Amino acid sequence: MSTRVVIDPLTRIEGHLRVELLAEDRRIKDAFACTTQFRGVENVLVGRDPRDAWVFAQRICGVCTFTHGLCSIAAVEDAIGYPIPVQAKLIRDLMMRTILIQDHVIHFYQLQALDWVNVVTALKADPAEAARIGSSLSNWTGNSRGAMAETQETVKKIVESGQLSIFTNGYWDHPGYQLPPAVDLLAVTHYLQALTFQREMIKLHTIFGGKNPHPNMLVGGMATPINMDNEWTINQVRLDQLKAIVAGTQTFVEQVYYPDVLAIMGFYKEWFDIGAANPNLMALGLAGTWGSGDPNLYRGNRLEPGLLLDGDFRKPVPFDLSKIVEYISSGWYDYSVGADKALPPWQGETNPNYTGPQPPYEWLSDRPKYTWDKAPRYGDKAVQVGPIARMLLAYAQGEPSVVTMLDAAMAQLGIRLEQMNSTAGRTLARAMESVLMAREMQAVFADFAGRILNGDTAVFNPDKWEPSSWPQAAKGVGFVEAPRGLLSHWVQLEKGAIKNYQCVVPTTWNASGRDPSGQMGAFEYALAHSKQHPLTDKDKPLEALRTVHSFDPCMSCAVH
Ligand code: NFE
Ligand code: MG
Repeated sequence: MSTRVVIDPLTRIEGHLRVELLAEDRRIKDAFACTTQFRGVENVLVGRDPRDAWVFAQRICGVCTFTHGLCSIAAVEDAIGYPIPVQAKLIRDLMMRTILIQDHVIHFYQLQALDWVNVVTALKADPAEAARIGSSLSNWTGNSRGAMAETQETVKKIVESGQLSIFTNGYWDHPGYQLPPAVDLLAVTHYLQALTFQREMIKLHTIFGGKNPHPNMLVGGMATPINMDNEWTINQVRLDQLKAIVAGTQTFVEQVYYPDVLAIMGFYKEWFDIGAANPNLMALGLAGTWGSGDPNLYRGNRLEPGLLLDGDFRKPVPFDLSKIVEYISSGWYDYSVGADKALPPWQGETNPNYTGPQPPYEWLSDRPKYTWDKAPRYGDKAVQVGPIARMLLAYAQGEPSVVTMLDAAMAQLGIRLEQMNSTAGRTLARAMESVLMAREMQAVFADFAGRILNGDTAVFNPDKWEPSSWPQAAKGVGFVEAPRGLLSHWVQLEKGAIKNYQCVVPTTWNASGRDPSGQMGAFEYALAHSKQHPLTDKDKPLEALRTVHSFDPCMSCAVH
């Protein structure tokens, strides 16, 4: 006889997620991901000037901020055939990589670490031992004994106050926590240092885009004037500041984030055998890859867009844009073509129709429809997107930076490639690609600064700004390899206005419910497909949290 377990709200994510589980003998036997919020930004965009779309679209999310703005602009520029200056592309590249790294650092320290790291146990640690372990992992200057002791003081005050604040409701006495106290203390110290790091590194967005979250952008380029003789534009002072931010970002991910993830996952090796999601992975290329139109036509990317299907992680299959469709069979929507049919995004419809019970309710998933998430599919496949898809696709294509890093990590941890499709593997892949992106940022920044010295300061192309230069009817698509995976925006224009606008978002893919053939999305699959996923205490579902958090869920994005 199985027991019902509900996690609602599932916290330390963006937006509202409820997970319903059936458990038996301390194992998860079935799972349902229920997104309990509706947004409707796609419908808000209909009828508007496409040059304004990014402003609205960017508000889909404040975590992967910039990402939806970039994807929107890429889609509109595709529709009207709008080329942009090289410097505008480089600014977008720098901003995209910056948000990816910040988002990944937030994920590991603020959103997932407390599933693995025990704040209460950190109090029992010897600060000198924590400092010693820290200095054995890297040369990070924040690993002193003093830094560890200070963290302990801070945490002690919080615990003694009886108001645990952000640490309230942690399952601190759960036997699943396995780190030595000194490692707990080291990680809590880095949890706090990660906050300071993020505040500094995201200034790159304020320099290029005036603010963060939701920096300013522009169809046809960027709204970022470059003039070395003007105090208010990108000038030598700003270039020096940007250079320091890029260097500091690389230092933090190389000396803190990646060594922490490798070390912590080394204590939880069994999690490379737990939480495998659908063995179908899809990506355009490395993190931060973006562009207008069919990704098969992008120029200059090192990798081909593609998929790894049916568990064969060594043989890439070419990507076909026309195979992306969305179902609503488990979502509270209507389609004019019928609830069991799929629609391609350019013809997509967002007609909300809530048919679930009125709250408070006990169970949602005993009805066919139980979520506000649509169910995107690639042809007839339920696929997984995200850092793990990017890293394994790059590995399969022999990308040297990825092969070197992944081979070294797998050797150190003693795991096989197939085990990367797991709760621990997804977390590790995210940290790895952060290091690769930080290194790439150095090259992109050097290119950008070098071009300025050669007099290239153009950031905007005025040629297609006026709607009179646009076709009467057009459609376009933009793609971005966003923090949580492959993002696409699909726009149809008519007489200078948006006729239809559809977003197919990373968490929409991963959090999707059942499609008409009963296939689960990645969250559900990772929890329930094996029927062996542990759940030792139904009142403290720590193991389920570890797996769901490993996708870095963003339900605000998923439903948009
Ligand atoms: Ni709201 Fe986003 C990312 C996008 S997620 S976080 O990454 O697009 O589904
Ligand atoms: Mg959508």
